[in-house]
Amino acid sequence: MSVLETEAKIEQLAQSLLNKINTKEAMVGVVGLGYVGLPLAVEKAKAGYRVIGFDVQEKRVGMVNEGINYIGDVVDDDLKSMVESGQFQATTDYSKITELDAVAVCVPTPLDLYQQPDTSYVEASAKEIAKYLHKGMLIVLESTTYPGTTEEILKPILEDTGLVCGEDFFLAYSPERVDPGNKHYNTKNTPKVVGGMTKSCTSVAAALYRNVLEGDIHEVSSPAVAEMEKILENTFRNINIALVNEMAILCNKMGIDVWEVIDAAATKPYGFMPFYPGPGLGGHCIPIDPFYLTWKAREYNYHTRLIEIAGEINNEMPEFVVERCMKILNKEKKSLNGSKVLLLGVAYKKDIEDMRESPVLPILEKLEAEGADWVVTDPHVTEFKLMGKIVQTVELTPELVASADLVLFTTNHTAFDYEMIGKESKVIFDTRNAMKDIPVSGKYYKL
Ligand code: SAJ
Repeated sequence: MSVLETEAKIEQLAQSLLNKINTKEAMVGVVGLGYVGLPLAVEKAKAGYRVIGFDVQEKRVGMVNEGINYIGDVVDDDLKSMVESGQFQATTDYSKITELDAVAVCVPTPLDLYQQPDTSYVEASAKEIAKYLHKGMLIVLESTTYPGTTEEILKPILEDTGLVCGEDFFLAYSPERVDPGNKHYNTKNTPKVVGGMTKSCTSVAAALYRNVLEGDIHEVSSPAVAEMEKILENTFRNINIALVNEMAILCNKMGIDVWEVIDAAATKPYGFMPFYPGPGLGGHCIPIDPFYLTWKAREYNYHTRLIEIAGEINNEMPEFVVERCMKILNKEKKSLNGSKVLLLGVAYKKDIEDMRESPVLPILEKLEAEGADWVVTDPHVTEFKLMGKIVQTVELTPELVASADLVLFTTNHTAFDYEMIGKESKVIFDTRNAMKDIPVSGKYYKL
């Protein structure tokens, strides 16, 4: 086939898919029905597409098909009505991919035991899609990953079918930007970046998002650009948090209130963005995503020193917090060993129940090692795993607060009774500046 004939074939295939997308005739799929995939599937159905959701967890598939929502960012009634109308269905049967014109892959990309990217879920999803891949299909990877994943992992697996990327099927990358619990930004209104393997891939992928989302759809020249920009977003946060954590350690040594310093710096209306110190860096994005880049950079014989130093600083915060606990109790002529320490909050950030990578876990391990008599209260977490055991959190009461030798504020959940804590506590060590503007009757220390 001549170049012109090939271009004409591609144009025709892309136009055919664009027509299905723009008339909403396209059958679209989402692989992975978690905090990214389920909201995306719901938005696609709300936009008028027939949607099939795929997940390996029977329980999740069953709940979706009963119209039972399990993701906070999804409106229960939206899910219920689109399932009842048959517009959205879930399945563990990947052979239904045959029916799809487009599919988004929203599966986890964790780090493995060796702190290296684990792209096994992405590969497994690509292999399933390849089994049922047909001409004219669009595949978009949304999982956060290192630059090169789409081209080096997905493309070969899909082309093993004999179909050619950019000619027979379309392949793009578009990073998820879901911030669970965010009241202002959600899947529908957050701008989206899209980068395809070819111009046609980018165009059809962008067209689908433009039919589903209301935020700006920002097209870039390749999947690698889109993969790298997502990593930059989260590395930016990681490094800036490390900066203020280092400032917190230095300010403590110098007897300067780092929170006052940051608030003062934040009065600068340009060229500054406030971040705040804390007990460490949690979550499944910020502590992890930068190390996808560190790992890939080694392939180019480049050492991402700044990212790695930021990781070291963030990782030393739990140790710093426990050392401060020792010094504070020492001022009360008490040893950490045997002292009752009440931790307020164990989730990795406020107003969520997510425990992944929570820095409170290493803090608890260190408190345990030092012989502290610790107990945890958290309005969003009833129990959690620590050193292989299930730990129950306790109810927050004035008696509990008053009984503690030290109250350690680790997660500043809105639901806490701040006035009571300020009134009843003997000594507070506040790692979140949570008690700002709250009267405190006992001794008060900040990070
Ligand atoms: N943290 C600090 N100081 C800060 C900000 C955060 O110590 O100034 C800590 C938090 O307590 C937490 C960790 O860092 O332990 C991560 O917090 P985060 O606010 O970055 O929240 P995440 O982990 O939920 O990050 C997500 C990311 N969203 C996506 O990857 C799609 C991130 O890109 C968002 O910017 C972030 O939400 C957000 O802004 O809420």
